Amino acid sequence: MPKKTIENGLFVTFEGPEGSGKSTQIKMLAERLTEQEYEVVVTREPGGTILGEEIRKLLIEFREEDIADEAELLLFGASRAQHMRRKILPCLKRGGIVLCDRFVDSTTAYQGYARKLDFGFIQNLHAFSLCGRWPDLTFVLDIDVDTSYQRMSKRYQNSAPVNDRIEAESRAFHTAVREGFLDIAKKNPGRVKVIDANRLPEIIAADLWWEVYHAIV
Ligand code: Z5A
Repeated sequence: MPKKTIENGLFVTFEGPEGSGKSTQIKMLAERLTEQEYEVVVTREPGGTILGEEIRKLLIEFREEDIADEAELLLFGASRAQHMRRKILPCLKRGGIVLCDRFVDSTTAYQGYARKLDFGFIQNLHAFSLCGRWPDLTFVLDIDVDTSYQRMSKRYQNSAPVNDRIEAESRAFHTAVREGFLDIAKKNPGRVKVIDANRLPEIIAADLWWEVYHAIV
């Protein structure tokens, strides 16, 4: 059966603090869109390509020496440049839907607001890696830092703890990240929607579906 297509595709990104439910919501939305016979590509950053997944390992697990903040920023940019050209743009050109777990706003929030790297440089890096195609719609799933910590600790009761370099940052760092996402949303009200992620997953999913449905029709 040929898939339904959308002119120029639809590019949706999911942002927010750790444990805000991005993966949970992406899975639910992907199932719904697939049932409706769209081509859906689910992907993530850092990662999404073979090269990107290698870079992801470095960014999250590398502990052999301290990674300079500037080097970290460029690694996220390298992963994205590959991701955009080899996976995201080809899907959008076919008229498909890309659902991406974290994207440019994570770089602005983590490396800009929290690491305090130069915002002008970060914007230029976005322009360089994106080939002019920004997400059509971005959901910031918002939870506070305490809720984020609670959800992560619950998750680690059921699996081995992940050796995550960025997750291990201070409470002040994660607070700055959350505030960064809220500020990005304020500055980009057309593209970025803040979603209260402190509700039942099914209720959040209904809100997301409403937004995506209106972006498609
Ligand atoms: N990073 C960066 O610094 N710069 C960048 O440019 C980019 C990323 C792209 C990647 O982390 C790290 O890289 C991240 C930012 C940084 N570091 N930090 N901190 P990641 O991809 O490995 O992980 P993550 O994206 O931070 O989060 P996550 O662990 O994958 O969580 P999630 O996908 O948002 O949530 P989830 O897995 O769907 O749910 C988490 C738990 O909460 C789970 O037990 C669920 O059952 C539960 N859950 C989900 N929804 C709910 C609701 N509604 N109520 C209650 N409980 C829920």
